[in-house]
Amino acid sequence: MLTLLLAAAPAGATDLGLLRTLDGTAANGQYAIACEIVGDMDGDGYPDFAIGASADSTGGDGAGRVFIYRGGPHLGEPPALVLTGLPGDLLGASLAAPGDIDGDGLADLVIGAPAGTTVSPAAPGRVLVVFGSSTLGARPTLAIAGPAPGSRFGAAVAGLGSFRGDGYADFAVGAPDAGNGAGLVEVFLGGPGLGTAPNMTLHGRAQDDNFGAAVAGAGRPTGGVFTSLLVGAPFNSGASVWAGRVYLYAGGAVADTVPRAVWSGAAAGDFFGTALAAAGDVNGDGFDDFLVGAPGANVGSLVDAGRAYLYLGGTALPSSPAITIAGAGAGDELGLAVAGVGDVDGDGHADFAAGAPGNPDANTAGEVRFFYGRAAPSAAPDSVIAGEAAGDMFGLTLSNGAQVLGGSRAQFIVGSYQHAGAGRAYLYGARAGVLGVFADETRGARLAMAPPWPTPARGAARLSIVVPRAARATLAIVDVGGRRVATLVDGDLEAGHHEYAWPVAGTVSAHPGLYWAVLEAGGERVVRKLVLIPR
Ligand SMILES: [Ca+2]
Ligand SMILES: [Ca+2]
Ligand SMILES: [Ca+2]
Ligand SMILES: [Ca+2]
Repeated sequence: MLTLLLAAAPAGATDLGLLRTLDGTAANGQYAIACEIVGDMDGDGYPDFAIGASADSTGGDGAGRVFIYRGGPHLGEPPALVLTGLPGDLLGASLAAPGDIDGDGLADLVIGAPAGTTVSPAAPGRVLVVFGSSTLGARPTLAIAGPAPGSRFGAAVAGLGSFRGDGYADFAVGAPDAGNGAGLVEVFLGGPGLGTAPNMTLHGRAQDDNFGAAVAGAGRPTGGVFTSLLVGAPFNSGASVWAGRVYLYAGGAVADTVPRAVWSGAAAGDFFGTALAAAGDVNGDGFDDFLVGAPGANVGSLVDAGRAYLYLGGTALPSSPAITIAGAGAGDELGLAVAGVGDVDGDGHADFAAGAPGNPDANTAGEVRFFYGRAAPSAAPDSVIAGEAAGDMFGLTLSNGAQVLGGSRAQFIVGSYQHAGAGRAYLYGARAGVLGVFADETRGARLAMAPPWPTPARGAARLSIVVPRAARATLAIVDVGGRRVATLVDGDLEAGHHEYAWPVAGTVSAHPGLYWAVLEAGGERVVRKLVLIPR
């Protein structure tokens, strides 16, 4: 019976929750059109994150702004650094977290400012590199200009990790409108030699391909030392009109200049390669996996329902996807965003998500489908998160994932740049063990207990509680027969957050089975289920 229960409900399957929302303040500023967890930029041990608002007009019409927030104990504080673009820049239309570009041990941020608006139609677009420093903003940014007027250089940016394999992080910038829309991608290699000239340039094949409309690091899909680069050309018509194509270039001391692999959209108008993302190792085989979105794909008679594909790495590059995720309704445009969101439940498998924001003209709220990694990945989502209001297009933007709160479990950000006219960002993560961060649990200051973690537990499970005011409290473990098998608290507790573990280390271990953690204080009572499995 226990085995059946576990098979039906994988660990953490219902554990995803909203930790926090952050709101744009500029009307029509498109806050959260790009969101990225950068890594630890200030060296305090917690990853920091950036949110772009490319239409924010504080710096002039179409200037854009980027807000950098600190993670960990500083979560919830105002942004530590705000960068403001020049008129027409669209600063913050794209963001990338390459890692450490200059080798000082602090994470650096790449910001795209593709321009191309009526404010400055001849601007080539540009990219800003913001270097980490113990006080954010203390170091000058590096500005890199695009190759040609109107090329929309910076429409897409991507961290590649160690593409050249020298330990410095490298990055790629797409200019999809360069060369009559054929598009190009410039690769910049980190290290002491980093300047404003690219180390490598890759070109689209045909006019209007929009090569470089999406770029992504692919990690190490076939193992080895060097990382790989994915480039999307969603308007490529090589297979059929606007089916789209995705190209993979392997890094190295001498990197590929011709693609090592090419994948095409299945049908005309699929726009395969509109979104790309590294997924990390979803199935735990040691090879990195990646995601491709095709938001224009029809699903049966459902026009533009969209599809997203998970490709698994291996000793050879995959020729076809391992799973296909299909949009559920006409105009869902699933695959406009795809993301590897890190290991949200801490089980060692990287988890991932696909956004279905809906058609921009259809006034849709949007949704995000979330998937836990596992040895045999499934196309059935573990969670579906819906947007708040019609017109939000929730899920057009998905960030990568990292441990913003510390510990072993990752968080990620969903963007809804249309929400309430100014935009909203949503930080999601596993609920267990991070009690006190979730908005709904701090609200009203009630007695609370997070779901025990891990569940099921092979060893000790962690119990996190919040006592709203000093009170006499009891925390007991009760078995299915109603017998109290352990008493963890029986006395006065200070107000605040308290942590316990059960079974207590060094005591006679409890039998595998189903238990209840029962917390009572100040006339309130909270009960949580706890499952122990054999060691
Ligand atoms: Ca930090
Ligand atoms: Ca750095
Ligand atoms: Ca894998
Ligand atoms: Ca996982």
